[in-house]
Amino acid sequence: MTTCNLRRLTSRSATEEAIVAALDGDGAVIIEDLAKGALANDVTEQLSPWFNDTPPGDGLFFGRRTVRFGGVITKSTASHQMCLHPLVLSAVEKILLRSCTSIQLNLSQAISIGAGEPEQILHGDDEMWMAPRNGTEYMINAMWALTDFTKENGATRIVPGSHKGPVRRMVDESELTYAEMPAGSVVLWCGSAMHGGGANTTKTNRSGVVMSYSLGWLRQAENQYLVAPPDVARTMPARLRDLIGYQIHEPNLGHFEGQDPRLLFEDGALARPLPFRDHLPQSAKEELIAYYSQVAAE
Ligand SMILES: O=C(O)CCC(=O)C(=O)O
Ligand SMILES: [Fe+2]
Repeated sequence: MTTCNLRRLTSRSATEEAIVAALDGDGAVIIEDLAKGALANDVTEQLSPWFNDTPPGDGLFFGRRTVRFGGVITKSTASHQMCLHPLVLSAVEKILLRSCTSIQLNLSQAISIGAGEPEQILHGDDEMWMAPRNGTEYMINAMWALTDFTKENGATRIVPGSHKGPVRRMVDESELTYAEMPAGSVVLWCGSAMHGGGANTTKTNRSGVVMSYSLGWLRQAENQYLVAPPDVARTMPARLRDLIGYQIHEPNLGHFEGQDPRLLFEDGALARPLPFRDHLPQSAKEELIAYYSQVAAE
């Protein structure tokens, strides 16, 4: 397997094309300083009660000296700017819309790796779905740094190029890259890329927030309808509601009483029974029209 270092873009040089090329080519990419102004600090501040009160994880995979919690989108309104970052979203869509009609939020999760935490086992995040890859990319994760990420404090370990190969737990140190980056930067990786949290050999925490996006027809890792039930979702930006899953994935996936769940947020739209309707991509509509005109002609 050929190895390479990760491409490192900046908020100035990053374009959708450059991000997509790096993800396709290497399986991951770093974009330095993409969070504007005080965004990383604002998110940290809004999440601080949970960083302070959440006990460390329980389990070898999630780590026993790592504080981790979900539902970041409901705990920090500032995090919406990360989740909905236009450049990240458009690059992620460019890749994932090859295999779905709309993408979704797989999870939003804060991860604070504490002093003395050993390295996390290398894994592909898409291993949670029992499906063969056959070249399909199921997910892309965006890890936003809330503190500086260094090799010493547990910067994410990534094996560039591994998204094109099988799951491999053990690799030579020379194949690893550490996603070192200043707070406010983001590292994106494909669900198929081998990676894991780094060991924290310092005395301070390495904190970040993961916004994970997946194909719109998969089961979400984090149950987004419990994170944001309709009354919570109602207060959120429409694009975020869509990502949570309050929208149709064509054809006919995720409907409510035959309706697009977006109707939930239009006053009175679901007040009385409505005709059950098709939610189809254009190609399927055309196929149906052709089929029924043929049947009518016979
Ligand atoms: O904390 C990190 O750097 C990565 C964590 C991770 O990959 C995971 O928990 O799936
Ligand atoms: Fe992971």
